[in-house]
Amino acid sequence: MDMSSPEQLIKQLDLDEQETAEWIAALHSVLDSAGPDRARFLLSQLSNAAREAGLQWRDARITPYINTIRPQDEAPYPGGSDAVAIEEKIAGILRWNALAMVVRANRAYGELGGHIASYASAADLFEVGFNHFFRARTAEFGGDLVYFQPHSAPGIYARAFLEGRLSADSLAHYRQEISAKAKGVQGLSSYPHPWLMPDFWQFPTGSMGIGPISSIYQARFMRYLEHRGLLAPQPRKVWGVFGDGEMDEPESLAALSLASREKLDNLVFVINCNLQRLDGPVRGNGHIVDELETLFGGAGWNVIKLLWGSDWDLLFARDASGELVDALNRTVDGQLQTFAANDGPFNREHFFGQSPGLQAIGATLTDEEIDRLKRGGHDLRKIYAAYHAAANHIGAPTVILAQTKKGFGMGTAGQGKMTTHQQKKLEQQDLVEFRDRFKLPLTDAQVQNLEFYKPADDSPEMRHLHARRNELGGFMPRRVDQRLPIAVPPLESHAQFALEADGKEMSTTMALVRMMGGLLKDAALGKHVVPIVADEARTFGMANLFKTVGIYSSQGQLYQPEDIGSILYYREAKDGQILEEGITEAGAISSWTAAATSYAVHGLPMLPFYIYYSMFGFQRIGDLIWAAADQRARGFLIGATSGRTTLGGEGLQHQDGSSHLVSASIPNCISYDPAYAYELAVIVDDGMQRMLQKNEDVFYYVTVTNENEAQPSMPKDAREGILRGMHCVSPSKQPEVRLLGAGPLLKEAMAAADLLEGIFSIKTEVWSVTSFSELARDGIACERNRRLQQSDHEAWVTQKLKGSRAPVIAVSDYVRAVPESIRACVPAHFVTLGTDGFGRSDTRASLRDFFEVDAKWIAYTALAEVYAGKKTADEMREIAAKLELDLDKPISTSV
Ligand SMILES: Cc1ncc(C[n+]2csc(CCOP(=O)(O)OP(=O)(O)O)c2C)c(N)n1
Repeated sequence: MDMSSPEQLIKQLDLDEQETAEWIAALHSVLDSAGPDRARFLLSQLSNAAREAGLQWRDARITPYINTIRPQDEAPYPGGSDAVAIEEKIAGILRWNALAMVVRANRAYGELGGHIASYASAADLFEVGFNHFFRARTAEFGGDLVYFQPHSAPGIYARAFLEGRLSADSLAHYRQEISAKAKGVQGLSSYPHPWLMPDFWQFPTGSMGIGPISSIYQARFMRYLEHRGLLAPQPRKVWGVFGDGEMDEPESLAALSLASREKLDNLVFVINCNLQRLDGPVRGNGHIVDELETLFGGAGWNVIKLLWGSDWDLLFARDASGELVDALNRTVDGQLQTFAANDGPFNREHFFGQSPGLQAIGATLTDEEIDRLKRGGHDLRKIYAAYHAAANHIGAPTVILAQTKKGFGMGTAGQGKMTTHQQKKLEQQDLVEFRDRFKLPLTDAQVQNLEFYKPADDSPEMRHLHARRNELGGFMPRRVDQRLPIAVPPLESHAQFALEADGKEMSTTMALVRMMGGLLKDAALGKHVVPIVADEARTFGMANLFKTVGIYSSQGQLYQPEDIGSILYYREAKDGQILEEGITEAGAISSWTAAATSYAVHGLPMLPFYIYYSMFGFQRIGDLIWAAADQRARGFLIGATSGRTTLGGEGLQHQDGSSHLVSASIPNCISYDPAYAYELAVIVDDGMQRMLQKNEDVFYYVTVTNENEAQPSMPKDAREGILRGMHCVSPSKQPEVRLLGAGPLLKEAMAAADLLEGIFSIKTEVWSVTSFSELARDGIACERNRRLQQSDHEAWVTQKLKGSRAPVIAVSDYVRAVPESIRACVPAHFVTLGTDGFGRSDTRASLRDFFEVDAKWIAYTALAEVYAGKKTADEMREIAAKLELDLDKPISTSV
């Protein structure tokens, strides 16, 4: 016998069916007489008693493959059947316009791509949200936040077209953003991109997994702002509509337990379980819904299965023997997909034909009715009931597992087909069938021409659509940037110690933390600062902030901390300011993004500083940072313990020599690798001015190190050079060589200059390069402007180095590609040194020798240039010996 269904297993194991029936009757009687709370209490007590008796019993967690909400418990549909009918009509129109948009674009340019099948399956899920739940931001209400499944974007555009927010011209320029702009038309981005459509999209979701984790931390950040008294508590919700395939991304599930631990009942996930992903079924041989039910339920979420439409209710009512439920439990997703792809007669034969009992149930339906049996995610009434239950659930986040058909309504051309995800061409016959299926008032010619359809303004559909959105506060999605400047405190208020350091020893990390301490105390800015860490606060010397501003905890502190006696004790508080995320860089960056975009999402600018092990930033969570850039984040990312040779003993997986290469590739990320505390102070000040005062959509990546240095005071007039990327720290009248040192290796360059001058009498000039990437960007722009005859401005680096022909040697604690980026603008012979290769565990001195970036190697490199053609190989070997360098050692990249 097939033992695959839980019900069959139970039947096999049931030694005394009468006794079972009595227990179940007892439960029903309690439910009837005392209600669900009492029933739940008794079940918990039973479970406790079982555990005490050593039974080791655990709820199997998987419930039957039917709807969680019983028909009699469903909230009634507002507006009743009339509203359902009209909203179904609207959904049909949206489906058509979305489809037409994609097919049109691909008829014209086959390379453009786009998706039809995803929105076709999700349309009803969105429509119930748009018509009844998604509340827009108004003057009084902060608004709900919706994370849209990215490849359903055509449907969201289609709705904005009916709403009058997007023109038919725009729809005709789906995925043609550049050519549209040239014609003065608003083109439509492929997926939700605030960078490209800043008045429309709020949240980038195009990269799978980013939406789910971001939405969880967004819901949590809303609570943070409320608990800190910065945002008035309001019953706002965060809705996330995601794909079932998308749930395979680690980020999708990574923060589930945070959501339940924090009791985020302001969060609702709607998972569009069309059972398919791109290549085929999500779980052909199982049930993705059941798997997700176990995962979300186990993590403490309220789980609502929304599997079958209202027409199934009658069938379940006729299923006295439980055969129908059994059959559904048994039918794996691959088979459900095949049923979706086939017609009534096929389903009658292969599903209802499984047993006489099922045949009898099937016999009550015509083939047409079997064909039209709806899955839960296509039934507006069922969807409404699920959303209503979710929106009113208290104490935990809710996930709605909505079963749908991929490519719903695409007929034999696409519905449930293996290849449906990428289908973007439909034949005339398929289009006509689609029109008929959704009763669209289009002629064959209009169908052939893929004309967009918009009902008359005074039609019932349009009146209804507008009335619903009026009721819910306006249109969505909509991104608002109110440009609310925040006063930036004068540099001296928090960074005097750095500007006039006068040789005092400190690391740039210490300097940053001290500056942040000052900013936190500022009367105007202080409360907007959000320090974020992923379990490394002590590493970065931030433990003092635990006491002064506290660690945010929605529950306050329910225990006496072990170190309560110390002045810097571990203080958690409901209004704590630090977000201590634990060991989750993905979580911490999601919090950072929520804070860094709060100016637009909540109309409340915040200034987050996420301080982390630099190697675990761009390398590990680069895609989340890319999404933050798309979302126009404003804040500071602080790569601490940075530099491949500056973070000593930690070795290969910890030592970062590449983050500046990646950060340089993000257009609105301004990166710096400062050497001195005063440079850092100027950079942080500039960042605050640009982000908070001038409302520029940029964010800053700044690397700091834990190497103690004697910190000089800031020279006069250094500010511009620091910000543009380089300034002279040791000038020479007629230098024979110029050294460019960045970050922690400026110190080595300075020491190299001493060697060159002291031992070899070579006049040496030293520059501090605070940002190769800013120099390179400037250089690229100037070079292009010259080429295009627009201006003959010289790049900053060219201006600074053109006074001499002396060779230039550049060194940084990153791979050589970083300094190489300025080569085209250096008006002299140019040599770069860097830390290419795997890191090692050793002292800084050994590492710098290994990578050939210490003072001696820099000096030798300079001498090799100065003496080129003047000294023999033997003489150069003698120089190396004098410097105690091994010229025969292997290259650091050797394998
Ligand atoms: C990180 C990432 N990997 C891969 C993709 C490409 N991709 C886009 S949609 C998709 C399938 C999505 O399936 P599912 O989540 O089930 O959504 P459906 O379209 O079926 O509703 C894939 C693989 C992506 N966008 N992001």
